[in-house]
Amino acid sequence: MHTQVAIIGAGPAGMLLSHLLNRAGVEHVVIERVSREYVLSRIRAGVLEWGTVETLRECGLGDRMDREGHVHETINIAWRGEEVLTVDTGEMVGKLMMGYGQTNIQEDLYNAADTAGTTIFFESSDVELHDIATESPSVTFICNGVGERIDCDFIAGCDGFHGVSRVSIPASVTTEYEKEYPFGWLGILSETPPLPHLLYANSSRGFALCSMRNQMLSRYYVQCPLTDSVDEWSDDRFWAELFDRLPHDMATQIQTGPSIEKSIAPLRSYVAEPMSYGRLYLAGDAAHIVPPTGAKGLNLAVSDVRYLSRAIVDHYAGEDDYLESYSAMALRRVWGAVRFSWWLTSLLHRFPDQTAFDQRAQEQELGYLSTSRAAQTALSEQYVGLPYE
Ligand code: FAS
Ligand code: PHB
Repeated sequence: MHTQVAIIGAGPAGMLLSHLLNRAGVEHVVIERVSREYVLSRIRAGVLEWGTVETLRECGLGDRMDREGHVHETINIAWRGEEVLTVDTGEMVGKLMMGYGQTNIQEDLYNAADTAGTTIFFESSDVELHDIATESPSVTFICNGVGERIDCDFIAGCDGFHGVSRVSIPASVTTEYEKEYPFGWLGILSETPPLPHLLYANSSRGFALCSMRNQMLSRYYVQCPLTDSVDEWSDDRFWAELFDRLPHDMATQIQTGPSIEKSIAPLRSYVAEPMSYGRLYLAGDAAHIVPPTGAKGLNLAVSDVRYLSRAIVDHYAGEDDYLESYSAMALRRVWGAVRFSWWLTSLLHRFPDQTAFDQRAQEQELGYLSTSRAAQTALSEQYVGLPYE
């Protein structure tokens, strides 16, 4: 089979790229390692930058988001068990955020692909990229027991951190930047009414976060040691620990209920440069990972794909400037989000070797944030998302 673009990975990056290429009439196929059901079973991101909201609306994927999503007008940060800092991003920078789960976006993307008749090879194995440094790359894989080969003009590596694309680039070409954090996030979903606003907490016991998926589906997180397992965390233990990390008057507003999902995610900052090599272009987690503290992971996948789809469409119109500048342009926005996520993670979490001085310094910075419009403006413009190029 020959096509114009072979997309590796049917997560948000791969499927948004597929959707944008469909709208531009660029032929492509998608190759995915697991089943559609498995992709849809993953519970991940929950907060969309306003640029992501506008991108989804512009490409016809905004209707359900606008019906079921929840616009966040503020982000709130509690600390020292009593203080709460409220940052009104609309007042600071004239932009808001949308609470709408990645799972919903994934469903919307698959539904759009069904409508467009997109070819997606689910449950593919032995995916290999070939001749990526030439103008005739190809992808081979096994699907339904049949060996397949796709000859193409471009390969889009949208296969996440553990995918095959990034590692297909010669190690001599790639520079890796990595920072692992000495803790994880234990997250639960509960079919209970959420708090009305996003609430982050810096506590001497560790980080906590209160978020949502809809008006009857809450998402909560507490920082936990990497050595913990989900089995060690009963619902009762989770709720008690969450309450201990929040101001009392906030905790009393939370309606508890049985968890319907519970998982621990490690935290990492990672960037691989460059994000392109020959006819292979990386987008999303395939090229970079951020700790979820700044709610940037999914949003960076969207900005990468905006740039990459524009570059590919321009190529077929005879213009290669955006292809040539893709990696540098994407990395400018990636590093902005990577630094912001590292800063917010460092400010809100308790590190194993943290001293009383470190805790006090974190609380001082939070106190400064609560009194400085300039500091809140800087936080807001990064949290809602910097402009696209
Ligand atoms: P994805 O990893 O989502 O998708 C890659 C796809 O490629 C997957 O479907 C995978 O099966 C497939 N694939 C892998 N190898 C392949 C191969 N060899 N061949 C074919 N296909 C292959 N972000 C936030 O903003 N907030 C959060 O709270 C948050 N929580 C997260 C929790 C976890 C456990 C993880 C892993 C990530 C979390 N993220 C969060 C980040 C997450 O939302 C990612 O940024 C987002 O899924 C990126 O999308 P993709 O780049 O498409 O990568
Ligand atoms: C979520 O709703 O899952 C969420 C919200 C904000 C974050 C991270 C995750 O910073």
